[in-house]
Amino acid sequence: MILHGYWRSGAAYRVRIALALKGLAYEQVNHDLRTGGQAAPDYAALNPQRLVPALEVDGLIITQSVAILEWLDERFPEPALLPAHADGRAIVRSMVQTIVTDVHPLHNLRTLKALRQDFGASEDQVNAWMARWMTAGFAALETLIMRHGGDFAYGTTPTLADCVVVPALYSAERFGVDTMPYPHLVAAARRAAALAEAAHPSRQPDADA
Ligand SMILES: N[C@@H](CCC(=O)N[C@@H](CS)C(=O)NCC(=O)O)C(=O)O
Repeated sequence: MILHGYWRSGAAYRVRIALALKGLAYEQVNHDLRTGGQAAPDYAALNPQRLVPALEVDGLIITQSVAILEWLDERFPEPALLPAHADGRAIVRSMVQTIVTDVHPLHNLRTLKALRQDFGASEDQVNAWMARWMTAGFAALETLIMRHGGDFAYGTTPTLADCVVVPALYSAERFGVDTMPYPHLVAAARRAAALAEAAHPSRQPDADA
């Protein structure tokens, strides 16, 4: 398996966590988002959306981190990253979507670039924008994790929710967002991150020194 990613990409980090939790070996091809590597012709041919991650397996190219996560869980079922019961799977997926659909697109690189370049936003305004959407998502997740969490975001074993929450917390901390109001989210994410240390951005081959 070849994971196309970038060390600081939250969406690629989601996939690295699942790969680590499942103990799967893979190669990395990294594309520096700071220099527009995601738009280079070779990669754009692979992923027409020009976003990382993408997973290449025997000629199959899967884009979209959640599609990759679900594929990994179906192809490599142990340890399972979705609960056995449909009710539990629905809760985990709603946690995943809270971040993936409703928060992350509002602060990914191209969105922030548009705010700065096309709408003249200052750095303070960009930071306030990010904090606004991250905290809205975290507040909802904190309630869901209080309701359904055990050691992890859902229950007592890691799930796809943790694969998503860990990078979301990493981004929030990177951008100085106050995470004190979300103690259950932070505790669950710390536990899951500790199980997938090899996936951490700072441990990737393309990470800044
Ligand atoms: N929904 C996509 C989002 C992917 C995404 O936004 N990736 C970011 C990095 S975290 C990216 O490639 N950004 C490049 C850009 O915005 O130009 C997924 O989950 O895979």
